[in-house]
Amino acid sequence: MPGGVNSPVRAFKSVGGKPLFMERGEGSHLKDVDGNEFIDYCMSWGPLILGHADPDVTEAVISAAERGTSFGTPSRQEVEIAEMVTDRFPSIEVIRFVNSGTEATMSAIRLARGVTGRDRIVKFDGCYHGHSDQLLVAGGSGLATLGTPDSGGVTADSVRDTIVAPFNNPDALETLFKERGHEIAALIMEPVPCNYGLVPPDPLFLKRVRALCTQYSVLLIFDEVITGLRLSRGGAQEYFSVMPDITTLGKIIGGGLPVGAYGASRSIMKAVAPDGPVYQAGTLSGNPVAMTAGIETMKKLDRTGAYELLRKKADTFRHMLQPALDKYSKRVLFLQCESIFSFYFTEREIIESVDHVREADMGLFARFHAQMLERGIYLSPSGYEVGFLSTAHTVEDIERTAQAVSESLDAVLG
Ligand code: KE4
Repeated sequence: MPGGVNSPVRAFKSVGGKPLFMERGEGSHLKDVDGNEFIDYCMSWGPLILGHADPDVTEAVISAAERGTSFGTPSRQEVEIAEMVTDRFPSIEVIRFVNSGTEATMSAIRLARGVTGRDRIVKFDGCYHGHSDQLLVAGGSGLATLGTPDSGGVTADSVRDTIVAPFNNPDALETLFKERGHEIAALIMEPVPCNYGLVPPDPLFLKRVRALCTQYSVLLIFDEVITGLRLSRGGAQEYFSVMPDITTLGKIIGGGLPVGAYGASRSIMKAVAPDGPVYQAGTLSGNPVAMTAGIETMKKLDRTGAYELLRKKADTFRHMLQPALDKYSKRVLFLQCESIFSFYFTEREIIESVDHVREADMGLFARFHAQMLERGIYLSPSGYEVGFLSTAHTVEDIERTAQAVSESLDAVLG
């Protein structure tokens, strides 16, 4: 396997050392094949909001698998999860399930072009929307981690229609739309960029993007693969009260199994085959086992009041880290958006753009990552990725982590 991994960012390239091969996950903990145990904050890059091997989700998945893993036909579970997602996301009336976030964003772009008859798309510098050719431009996540914001093998033609704009810069976007708005089918964005570390949006910027898209009849696609069901029950669109035209989802809606989705109003989604001319398909799309994992995850999030729980855990986390962060203020910055967080080694006290992240010292992050690993804390193995709290993280986990952060910062910055 290239790099010994099935997804590049797992390869520890930017933090050094060899990737750890994990054998078991349980709650907030991971155990590697050598028996070492870690408190995990990568949480499989976001899906595991309930933690590893949640007993309720696992039991439901086993029971579903015993009835058959895939029929290649519609099933009751697809209807149930579709109703749950459309109930949660205000802008979604009709939804199509696929098998990954990449498929979701790729399909959403095709849908936007099919509906508008326009070719151009806009993405923001540093955002990552999966690995379809047209979106592998100025990307974050593994592209930034490997220092290759674009990708080999992507032809000039396939990115000719992709325009990159600066995030959190409303004037630049207004100028672009004035000049080229009439050519643009869609603007796709992470409402809270999490693939160049965490870049908190200016809420006014989100509203300006919405207004400009409306003014120029550009479809606004919120890529909520990370933020969906994470920031709130209705994702970033509910959290910031900004409604996109199309939403893409992934990660949490699959409860740890491969699921993506895209949804929009009835009038937009009627263009999707077999109702309309925009084709998209998938052998295992909507399979009953993955649907069941998503259903049980969403039910448990509701049943346990998870969002209030997570908010409290996030507050506790920041509170316990604060003394160590104060000791090294203007040398390390800790940013949070609900249960999502990032560490940056920078003198900045705020991050407003990906250029600010570019200034951060990723060499120091690599050393911090190694120190934390030695202390039994598994952070995402890249300074361009974020960390996630889950409902399974305990106060004891957080206390241990705060101690590890304090000692690791002493080791790296002391
Ligand atoms: P997948 O195809 O990996 O399921 O989803 C692509 C995607 C789309 N949109 C956003 C906002 C995303 O963050 C992602 C994937 N996220 C990365 C980590 N930030 C996945 C980890 C990996 O590539 O191994």
